[in-house]
Amino acid sequence: MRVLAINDISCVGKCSLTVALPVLSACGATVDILPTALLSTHTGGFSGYTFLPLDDEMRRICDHWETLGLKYDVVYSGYLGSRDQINFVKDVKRRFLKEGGKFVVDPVLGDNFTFYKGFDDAFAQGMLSLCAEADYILPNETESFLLTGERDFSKALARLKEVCPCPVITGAQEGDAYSLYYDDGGKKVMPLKKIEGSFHGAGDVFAAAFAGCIGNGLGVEDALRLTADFCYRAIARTEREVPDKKYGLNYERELWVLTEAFREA
Ligand code: PXL
Repeated sequence: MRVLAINDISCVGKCSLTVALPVLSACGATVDILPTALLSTHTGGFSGYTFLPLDDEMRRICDHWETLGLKYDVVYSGYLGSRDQINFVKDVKRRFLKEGGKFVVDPVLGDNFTFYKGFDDAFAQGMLSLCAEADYILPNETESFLLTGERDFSKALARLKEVCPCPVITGAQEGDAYSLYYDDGGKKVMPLKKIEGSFHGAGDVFAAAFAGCIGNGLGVEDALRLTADFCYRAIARTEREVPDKKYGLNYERELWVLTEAFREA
């Protein structure tokens, strides 16, 4: 299975490509990367970070790949640095996704009901147009709101279903309970084991594991169950081991969950 991960390189903070590579590799994927930007850290909680957008280089990289005839079973996109990049990723899908391959979009926009730095409503509309080209989308509860204007998860899911065949709202919080809302032909709700607090990078770990599960041919429900199990273990470990949550998840010693699941594949 060959996967193309399109995301930024945040050198510190364990998110985006630094997480996608090991997680997808643990799923048995050959992972190629298309970096969207190079940052000294991610933008969530650090100040003074550096940011180098890679728009021109992305074009040059893809032009070279075309001469190699590369095609992917899964294209997975995450953090994009500009509206231009959103449009370019649509082009990348058309050029490099195999016939019958799957396009997984994590519409990275924000958390705690606010945009990440540099994003706004116009950017969210652009991201919604990318979601319309995806087979699966994985907004968190904030992103489902920013994309649809709906705080009610059932309503947000219904709106997202109008653009994408399989939307998944990750970490939908209602009172004390967390669950996955998804629609793969009917609304479903999967309860999640809860750990108090906010864990930076959890969405990226989730998205990469889910893309790996889909690439291995799992159905949505099995993919979500395995992904949720892996993420729960990583978050529980992080809660014990990482005092400053902006440094991301200690997921490394839980990768065996994925390696085991896909050892025979
Ligand atoms: O984890 C999402 C993410 C990805 N990439 C960058 C980010 C964030 C969230 O803060 O800043 C650069």
